[in-house]
Amino acid sequence: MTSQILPRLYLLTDRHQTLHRSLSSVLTQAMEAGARMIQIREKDLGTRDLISLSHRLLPLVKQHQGKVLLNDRIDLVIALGADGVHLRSDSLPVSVARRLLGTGHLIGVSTHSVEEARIAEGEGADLIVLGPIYDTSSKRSYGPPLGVQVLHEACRTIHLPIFAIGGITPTRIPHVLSSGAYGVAVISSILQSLSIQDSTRELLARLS
Ligand code: 3NM
Repeated sequence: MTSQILPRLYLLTDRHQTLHRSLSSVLTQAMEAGARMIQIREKDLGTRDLISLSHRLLPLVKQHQGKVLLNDRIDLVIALGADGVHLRSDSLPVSVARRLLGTGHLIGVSTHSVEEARIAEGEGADLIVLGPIYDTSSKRSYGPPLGVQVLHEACRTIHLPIFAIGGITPTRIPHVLSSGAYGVAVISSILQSLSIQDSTRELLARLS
């Protein structure tokens, strides 16, 4: 799979950040506003619940010809017909995931340094998410923000599409794009917005 087919906005789900709206409803609005790549990332859901959630969300995204990646669950990617898997740095290595999935599925990897991103590229990932670039309340466990310098260094040396993550807002998009990012991955700037459609459109407008 090649970068020109990848959307530049990657929306990650977190049903705890939707201001009590259902994921089905917020994703429908985001898709209607033009979002085309979603990661189902509900880490605290058990397998059965994750399957029923995915059964609800996959058709919504497919209806708009969007792509769905599942966080970490290669087994469910295969079983449910998702477009790909998104791996953490401590998940199965990309090379092993590729053996299981073949070339017909996307493999995304979350990375937190240039070195991790290089390893993911070397092992055959399709896309890299690098962060946190800015401080974010969504995830403090990865330590201090990397900043756009690290993003720039990664984009200079790595030839895969790199999505900046962590604290991404519309006004920050020009900075990450000028550092070489292919796109952005976001949670709160869409999911916590009062108008899912407006915030999605605003992000997309800055990315185009
Ligand atoms: N991963 P928001 S930062 C899920 O650095 C995630 O790997 C990160 O949320 C990483 O768009 C992050 O609300 C949270 O800042 C992104």
